[in-house]
Amino acid sequence: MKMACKLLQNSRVVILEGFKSRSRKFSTSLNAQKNYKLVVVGGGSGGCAVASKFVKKLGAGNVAVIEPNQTHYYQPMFTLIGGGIKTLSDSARPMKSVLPAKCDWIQSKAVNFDPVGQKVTTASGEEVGYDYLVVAMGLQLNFNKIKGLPEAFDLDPQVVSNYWTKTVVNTYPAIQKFKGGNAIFTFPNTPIKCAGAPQKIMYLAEELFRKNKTRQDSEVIFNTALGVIFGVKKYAESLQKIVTARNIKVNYKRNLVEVRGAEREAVFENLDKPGEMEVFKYDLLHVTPPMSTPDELRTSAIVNEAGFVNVNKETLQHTDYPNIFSIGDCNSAPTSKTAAAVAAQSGVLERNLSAVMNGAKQSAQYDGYTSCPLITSRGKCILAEFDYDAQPLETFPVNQGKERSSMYHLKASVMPELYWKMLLKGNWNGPGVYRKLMRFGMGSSGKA
Ligand code: FAD
Ligand code: UQ1
Repeated sequence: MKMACKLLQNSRVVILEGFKSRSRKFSTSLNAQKNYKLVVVGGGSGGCAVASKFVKKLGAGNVAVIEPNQTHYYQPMFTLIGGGIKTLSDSARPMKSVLPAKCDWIQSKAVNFDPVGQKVTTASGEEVGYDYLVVAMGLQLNFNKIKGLPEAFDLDPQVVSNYWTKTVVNTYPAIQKFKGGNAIFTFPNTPIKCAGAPQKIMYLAEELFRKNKTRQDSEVIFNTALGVIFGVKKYAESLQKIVTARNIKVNYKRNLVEVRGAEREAVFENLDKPGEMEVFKYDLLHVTPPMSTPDELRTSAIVNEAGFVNVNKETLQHTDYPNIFSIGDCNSAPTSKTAAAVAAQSGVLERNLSAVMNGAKQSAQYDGYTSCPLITSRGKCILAEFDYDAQPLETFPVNQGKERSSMYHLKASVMPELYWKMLLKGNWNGPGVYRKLMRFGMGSSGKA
């Protein structure tokens, strides 16, 4: 089978020729079945970006990606799919087409990490040794933590979630079938990817209810486990005005714990009064599930107590194992988890891991840059960009706290191209450089 990224079926030992290390501190595992200079676990946004960058430096045969799935999804498009603007196939590409041609694709799950022996074991029982490891395994969706939810998905097409490929296709039909009553949108009590997405779909739905003339007979409700509508004051103020103007009811500190599918009832715990439950009737329920790192990672020796790969938040290097780095949603960097954050992290990781490989001092620091394009209607978007201190870090010399059609165009038309053609190829480190250029001599909206 001819593949862009060589898919390995037979065990073999790769001889690490041509690698110019000035001081090789880390030696490849002696008892693994395969050995690589660099192993990347996960072929999502971060894994593809890092593999692309290092294949260029290390050459064919020296980089492997462990990734079980045949298809790579551009997840930021899921909001637009749920809103009826794009289709699932618009967001999908074969995995072999996005992994770099010169890496070895080990198509299996990583199930065990041995950071001392420098090897990863796969679900098919292979031991893959490495000099350097990058963990990019993203987040796992824990729908089963909500009692009755998996059954409700099967029972009722009005119970949906943009977060999963199996359910995102049901969101737009459910919005269109909605005839009035309660439309409830939830936000869970765990860290999630794209913290704006639970409310973006609510704004798109509310707009469609107005268009479909069902809005006057309905209540649109955002039940969030958080205590604020958004974690950055500037954007929270804009969103607060929008929910008030559009008569959307926001209930804070409400965490979905059970769905009674047959009765169309959702049970929320009041986090201010633990143990106190509130039952809401629904006619449409959009669930953002609780999330965690994947089980195989969460139970490994390389994570912190919360299950995230324990990295230095500035260098992205593991706190205990200097030959391990981590990128994206599965690492412990305390920022909002997005593909935009992955882009900024990829440049920092590239420089620091290269330095470690060459025995040099790490010089790049991640400032927590992340971005959330908050779609507020078909054609309007607030482009939130901020750092570790929740301070705006805006790219464009305009007030990004305002709803803008230009930012919607950026999100819907420019970002997919940037993602497929630049980020996944290892050529997009986020807009930091452009921000500095654009803002040169124009003052600053936060830090430069
Ligand atoms: P992922 O891209 O999720 O990749 C993780 C990979 O690891 C997957 O391919 C998975 O198969 C693999 N994996 C898992 N377990 C194993 C294992 N055991 N062994 C090997 N491989 C494994 N971001 C934005 O910047 N802007 C947006 O507008 C935006 N909107 C979003 C809307 C929605 C509805 C969603 C769901 C996400 C959105 N995001 C957005 C977030 C963005 O998609 C993620 O933050 C980003 O994809 C994280 O990249 P990652 O590499 O960390 O994880
Ligand atoms: C970004 O870099 C990125 O990754 C490619 C996203 O994910 C799709 C984003 O949504 C955003 C907003 C950025 C930031 C880029 C610019 C130009 C502001």
